Amino acid sequence: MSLKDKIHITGLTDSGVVRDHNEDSISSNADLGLAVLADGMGGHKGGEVASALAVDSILNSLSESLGQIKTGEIDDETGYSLESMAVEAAIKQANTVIYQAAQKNKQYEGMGTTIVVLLFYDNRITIAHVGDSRLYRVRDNKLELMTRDHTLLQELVDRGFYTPEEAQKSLNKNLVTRAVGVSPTVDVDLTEDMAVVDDIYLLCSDGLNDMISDDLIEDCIINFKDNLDTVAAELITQAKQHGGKDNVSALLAKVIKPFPVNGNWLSRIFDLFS
Ligand SMILES: [Mn+2]
Repeated sequence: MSLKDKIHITGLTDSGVVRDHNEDSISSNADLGLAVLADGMGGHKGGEVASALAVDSILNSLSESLGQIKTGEIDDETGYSLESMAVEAAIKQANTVIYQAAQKNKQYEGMGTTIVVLLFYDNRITIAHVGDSRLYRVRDNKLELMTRDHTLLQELVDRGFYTPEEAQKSLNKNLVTRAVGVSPTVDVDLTEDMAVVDDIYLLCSDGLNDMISDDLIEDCIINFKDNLDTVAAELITQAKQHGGKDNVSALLAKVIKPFPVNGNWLSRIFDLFS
């Protein structure tokens, strides 16, 4: 079943005001209901290479593996859906690809990338992330952060050293404690939830949420929610107007219709006429 007419996905990436190249990568597959965003790091061209490798590798892996999954089944060991396990496996595979490329090529030494992945299936979502790229959801006109940054700063907040307000002003907020491709293995955070019609999801790089507040992100999404392309453009514009010190990316997904895998008889009849 293609999710193309049920989930609308669109996005933009921009090098920002200060940087002359863009180390962020975004991609999506509307049929699979899949959105992927990566923010690369590492000298020379390392950052660009790492984020592009991650995004391509994850889309390729999932294009193959998702088709073989029986939706509705869960993994005995973890209790996660098989879709979540496939997303995790795809990120781990990308980790290996990047790590090996860095080992073989001196100029890519130490390269790595953050990753955030959003997958829709059977009226549900899986969110997977590593690093400080984020996923937000707007439901009932309220913005909610669905991921927890893997940064030194977030760890210090968690341990009570800083309040979130103090953290916002801290200097080294971008020190990530986890990244894809920097070591032989990687730990991936997985979240599963229900998806509801009219939900809007935002995947973004730190170049967005470091430049503008969550309140402004919420305003941009709510004000332009009938046109996701405008939301993406407005978010990028706002980030650049507020400094644009880093590459900035916004990838948006909106639930247009329910998307149960087999559907009950009622939703199948609705689908016939819509
Ligand atoms: Mn960044």
